[in-house]
Formats: sequence, structure tokens, C-alpha cells
Amino acid sequence: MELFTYYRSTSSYRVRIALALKGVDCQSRPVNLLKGEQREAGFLAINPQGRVPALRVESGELIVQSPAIIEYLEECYPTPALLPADPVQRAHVRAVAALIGCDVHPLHNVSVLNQLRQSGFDEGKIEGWISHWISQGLAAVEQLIGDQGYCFGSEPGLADVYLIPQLYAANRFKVALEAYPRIRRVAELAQSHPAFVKAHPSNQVDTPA
Ligand SMILES: N[C@@H](CCC(=O)N[C@@H](CS)C(=O)NCC(=O)O)C(=O)O
Repeated sequence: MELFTYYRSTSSYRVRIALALKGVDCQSRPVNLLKGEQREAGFLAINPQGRVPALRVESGELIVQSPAIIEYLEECYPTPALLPADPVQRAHVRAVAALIGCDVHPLHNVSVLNQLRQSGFDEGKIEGWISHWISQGLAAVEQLIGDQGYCFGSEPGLADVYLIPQLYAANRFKVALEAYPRIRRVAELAQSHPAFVKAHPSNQVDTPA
């Protein structure tokens, strides 16, 4: 399989964590978002939306959108499971993933921030915008996750797959995490977990030297 990815793309980072947790081999195909490679014809033929990640599976079929890719991985490589067996618990895990994936991350995506710049927002206002939405989302996540282990128990799952990349973005945009002890506990656990280490933006083929 081939993953079209960018080292510090949080959506790509989610997929990298899911692949690593499941021990699935995949070649990285970097797309440099800073250079605008996502808007080149070659990549638009892979994902017409001009965004990473995209996964080319063994059959040659292309899958876009990290939730769809992660679901595909969960269905094809069910062990270890990213979702618990109980339907209510599954819903809680999916809720945290959706909160981050639908309500936080889209508000600080590159093209959204560029649109704000074009509308006259200066960098100070943009920093405030990013910080507002990430802090608001993390404050809710802090209430939704458990008080031991990873987000929902002793093993990492889908909520962690979404949370850890969002924390990378929070650090990058200098959002304070002091108010979120549960989230900080999860971050600390993930820091020494081999799958999270492998997927980290600092360990990718396109990580700048
Ligand atoms: N909902 C999509 C979001 C994908 C997305 O926004 N990717 C960002 C990087 S994290 C991107 O490629 N941005 C390029 C751009 O906005 O030009 C997913 O989960 O895959």
C-alpha cells in the first residue's frame, strides 16, 4: 500500500498511527503542502480535493479522507481493534474522534487559514482563531475521556488516533495544555508507545533535516 502524506499533516498522522498500531506495512509518498504539491495535476488525479492523506491499496484503488481510510483499515485488519465491542462505548470513542476530526481540525487547516489571511486577518488574529477552536475542543475532550490509561482504557484506540495528532497541532500553535490533565496523561503514554513514535511527524521520510 502507499500513503500520500505530509509529515506534519494531522490527518495523515492519524492514518500513520492506525497503520502502525495494526502493524501494516505501507510506503510513504510525501506531498509537500508548503510547496503546494497538493494542487498539482498529478496529485489532483489522486485526490480531487487536493488534500492528504490518500491511501492506494493493493488493488490500486485510491481511498481519501482519514475517517474512511481508518475504517477501511479497521475492517481489513481488525486486530488490534481501534473500537471497543460494546455499541455505547464505540459511540463514545467515535464521538471524540468526530469532535476532533469534524469540529476542530477543519478550522485550522492550511486552506482555511489562507482564506482568513485573504480576508484580511493578520497573523495575531489567526493565532487567536486557532487557539480558540483548539482550546474549546480540547476542553470538551477532557470531559469526555476516561481518567486512566489512554482515552478509553489501557490500550490505544480510535480516540487516541485522533487526539495525539491534534495535540501535536496544539503544541505547534502554542496552545496551553495545563488545564487538561487527562489529555496530558494520554499524551505521556503515547510518547513512549512504538506505534505513536513511528507515526510521529519527526520520524517521517519527508521530515526536514
Ligand atoms: N477531512 C480530511 C481533512 C484532510 C485535510 O484537511 N488535510 C490537510 C492536511 S492535515 C491538507 O491536505 N491540507 C491542504 C490544503 O488545505 O491545501 C481528512 O480527515 O482526511
